[in-house]
Amino acid sequence: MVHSSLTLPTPTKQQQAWQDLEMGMFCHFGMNTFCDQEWGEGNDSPQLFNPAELDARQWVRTAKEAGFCYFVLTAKHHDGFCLWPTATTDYSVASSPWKDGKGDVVRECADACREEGIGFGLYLSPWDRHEPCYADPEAYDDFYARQLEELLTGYGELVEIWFDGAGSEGREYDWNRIMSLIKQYQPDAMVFNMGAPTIRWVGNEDGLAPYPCWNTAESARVSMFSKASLKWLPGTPRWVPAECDVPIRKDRWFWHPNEEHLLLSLEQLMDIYYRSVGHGATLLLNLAPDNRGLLSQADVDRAIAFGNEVRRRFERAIAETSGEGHIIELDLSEDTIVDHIILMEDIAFGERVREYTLEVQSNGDWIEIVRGSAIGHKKIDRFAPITATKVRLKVTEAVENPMIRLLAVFGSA
Ligand code: FUL
Repeated sequence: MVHSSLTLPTPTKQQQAWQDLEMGMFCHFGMNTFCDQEWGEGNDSPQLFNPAELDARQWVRTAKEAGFCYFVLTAKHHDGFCLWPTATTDYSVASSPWKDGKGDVVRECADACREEGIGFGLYLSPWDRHEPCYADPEAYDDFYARQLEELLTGYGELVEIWFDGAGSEGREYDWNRIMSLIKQYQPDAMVFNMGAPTIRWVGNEDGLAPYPCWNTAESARVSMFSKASLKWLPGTPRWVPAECDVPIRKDRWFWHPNEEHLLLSLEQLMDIYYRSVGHGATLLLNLAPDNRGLLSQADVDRAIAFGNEVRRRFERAIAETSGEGHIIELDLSEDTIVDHIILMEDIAFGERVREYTLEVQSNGDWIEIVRGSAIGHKKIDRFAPITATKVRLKVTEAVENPMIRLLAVFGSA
């Protein structure tokens, strides 16, 4: 079946580039790290912040080795403590004993990302439990705009600005002003979930996208948006891909002592991968440096094991092709055991595929092995190993001519 639509939403060039990153590392670090807490109230002394061995290169190297293509740091969490020496408040690293108040965690991360060649993004919590002017919305809008401007102008190119709605229920910020600052200083950065977002929260903190996970704002509105983000600015693009955030230690965004047992297993991480990247969304996995300022070895090892397993399964396809049209066939030329197929649409043309099947030719017969709906940026289908000589994608419902960027076959078992 072919529908035709002149109004099919399509991504911007920047959204396309961001969707190609597929995996990012989230990094929660700050005052909470030193206080064994997740949500500080903003009254912990800067004297407590003293990560004697802080090494942002270790954080970013881990991200790189584990296959993450960008890195997002909590420049300020809800407690208001700033990881850079801001001029807006003295509740920052400048008032801490770390490097005698001369340090800048944001700078160290920006430099490390540049060196490792991965993207850099920043989280700046709108909710601020320390700042006295928070109670005065107009004064705080100025304060927040100045903080954001420092971050947008001082640390080179940013791939993403992460706006967290937590704690801000019922509060309106000056999103027009915030968005124009981003437009002025970092026009290519993705904007997460508030204002006029270009990427959206997937709706849970388990790293899981539903299937299908269409990229359009309309189709996701009911299931995925937090209440705060329902008030998006007019002019929000119709294409708004999902990002799946999840901490590597179960339900813990910040580091706490003696919690290695909360580390997700490799199997759990792979399951998350299949249900985030494998559903066409982007995965943002959080690793939290400890109070020395280092990622603990157990977290590093688990993240790298995860990256290695993703590479083991998907780095080398048995065969692959691309093409236009409703049927794409791939000849494997001999009996081959296959257990995964990766599909990608060329999303520059929008999500044209609405329903498809995958078939393999086994002992001369065509057998249907998968029935799906969305492909979008990526769909990973996993199935019981089967011997195949050919593989065929049949698009059974589409809006306009399907544009298939990739049909790739794997046998990893
Ligand atoms: C939530 C926050 O409240 C958590 O502390 C964490 O930052 C997570 C990513 O977002 O809304």
